[in-house]
Amino acid sequence: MNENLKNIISQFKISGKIISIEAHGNGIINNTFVVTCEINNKMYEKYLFQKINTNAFKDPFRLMRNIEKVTNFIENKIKSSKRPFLRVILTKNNTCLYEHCDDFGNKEYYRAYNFIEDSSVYNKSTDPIIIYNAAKAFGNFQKMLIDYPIEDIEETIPNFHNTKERYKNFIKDIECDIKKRVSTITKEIEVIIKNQDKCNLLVDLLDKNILKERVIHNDTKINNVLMNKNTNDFLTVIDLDTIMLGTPLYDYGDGVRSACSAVIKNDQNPNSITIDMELFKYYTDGYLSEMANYLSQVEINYLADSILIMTLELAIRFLNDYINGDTYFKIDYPDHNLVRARNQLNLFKEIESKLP
Ligand code: ADP
Ligand code: GN1
Ligand code: MG
Repeated sequence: MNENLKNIISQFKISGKIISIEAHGNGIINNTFVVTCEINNKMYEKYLFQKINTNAFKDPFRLMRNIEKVTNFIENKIKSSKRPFLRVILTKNNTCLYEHCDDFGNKEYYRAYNFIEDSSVYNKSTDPIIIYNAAKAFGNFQKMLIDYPIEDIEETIPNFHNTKERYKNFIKDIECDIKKRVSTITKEIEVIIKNQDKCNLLVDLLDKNILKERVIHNDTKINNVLMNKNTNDFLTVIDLDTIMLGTPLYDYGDGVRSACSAVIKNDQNPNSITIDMELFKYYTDGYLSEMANYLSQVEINYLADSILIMTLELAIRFLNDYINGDTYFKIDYPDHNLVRARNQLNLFKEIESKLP
């Protein structure tokens, strides 16, 4: 057992004697472990333990304040139901994070949650029931937070889904062209510039108060839902690091973009991506099964646009990172961000042609 990690875990209010610490799951942001403790030689209690990635999340205390408040709010709503929920386990000093200095003097931040048993996580699925249930989970999450006091939530990553701002930064970075890559991507830039009005759409509606800000998840990949491993019903939404304010359309649009894309065979481009219209229908039904009664007419009117906008936004983010020399997204090969951006632009065109 890693003694260093064991010492850090011992700083939390956990019951019993630590008997194992195992790396867990396939998350690519934080380092995740399952800790098993033995109580009275026969009972076992498990905890989910994470080292926060401070490269992605610059202010872990801010982020944990959001998570602690939101998980307490949800617990109060559903504690009498059978559905499990995430609970932050505090340190022995009653803080939600443990700060540790490594051998080089760098600060590391750790947190603990209750471990949710008998769950499955899917990175990708073409099973309509799984897609429906994942969307239902995110809809349910928004529904539970519908009456959360929004002034209580802090912005942990400024302008995260502000597509208008992302577009402006993109244009600025094209002008700077620090890596001299702009001349190789003129076609991609042209597509984005042609669609500038789409980048402004949701942000302008928020600014004019036509769309309302709510508490949203902001990273609605299906692998951020724990499913019942036997029935595939959703258990709970996890990975709450990006909880911030925004329109629920960000979560819906990004959810469809990521869950309902499919690779198609195509002569010119063998790995071209499209939207699977059957999965799109299941995702939308699952989401609306929870949220239909809570969305305004304007929100409903812009559901389809949000899918397009979130896809365009991610294309801009990938291409912008490519122009700046790949500093944000991890890359596996030199043009990885450019390939990702092209895939999203391709998906954008497909969504545009297929969605009503
Ligand atoms: P990342 O930000 O790295 O994606 P996540 O918070 O999504 O980290 O967690 C990574 C993995 O750990 C998840 O995919 C899931 O398998 C597992 N996991 C996270 N929280 C819990 C929990 N409370 N109970 C059980 N498993 C969990
Ligand atoms: C990042 O690492 P992952 O997949 O959870 C990014 C998302 C993007 C996604 C694209 C905090 O999330 O916004 O949609 O990559 N998360 C952050 O693959 O920037
Ligand atoms: Mg995750």
